[in-house]
Amino acid sequence: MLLCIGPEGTGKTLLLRRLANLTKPDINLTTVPTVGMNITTITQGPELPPISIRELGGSMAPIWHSYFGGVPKVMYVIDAVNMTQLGEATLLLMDLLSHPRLRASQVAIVLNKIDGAMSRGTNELLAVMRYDTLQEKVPQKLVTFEVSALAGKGLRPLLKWITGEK
Ligand SMILES: Nc1nc2c(ncn2[C@@H]2O[C@H](COP(=O)(O)OP(=O)(O)OP(=O)(O)O)[C@@H](O)[C@H]2O)c(=O)[nH]1
Ligand SMILES: [Mg+2]
Repeated sequence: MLLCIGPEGTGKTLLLRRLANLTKPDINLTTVPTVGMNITTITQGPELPPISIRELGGSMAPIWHSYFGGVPKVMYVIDAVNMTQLGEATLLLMDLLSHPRLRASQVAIVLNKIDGAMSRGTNELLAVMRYDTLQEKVPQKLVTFEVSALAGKGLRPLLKWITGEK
């Protein structure tokens, strides 16, 4: 079971819905805040096993850690428009990366909402997060993806990471 987490309203539910329906342009774009969790299954074709991803709502941040056991990959979703939330997002990410049960997990930082008129470029976001310093301090090798769950952009490289071998 993979994990998809990040602060409230960063677009996790819509992103997972997109990833599970990659070939369908007309998905329902309406979401409600996830109270608790929500499990999405991504099918990979006849020969390969489906992949389950557990979203934990941003409102569950205080107990995210209860779900860190046995997780090979974590998608950490950040809102590229909401700069006021970025500090909180970074602190929660630091907690996650320093958690002993996620030491050996692969972690992808997903910058969502890049369609937004006010969305910041990756370099600016990563600079505010002090990404380089963060990467030096944590055991995991971090990767980043830029996506728009709304517009359906940047999803294929992320899906490849999700389905790829460790
Ligand atoms: N502009 C834009 N809006 C988005 C994008 N992805 C999600 N949203 C919007 O952001 C809001 C929150 O989306 P959700 O998918 O419910 O967010 P979430 O991360 O699951 O939120 P919680 O479950 O509360 O943690 C909704 O109004 C979405 O339509 C995106 O790529 N671009
Ligand atoms: Mg949600």
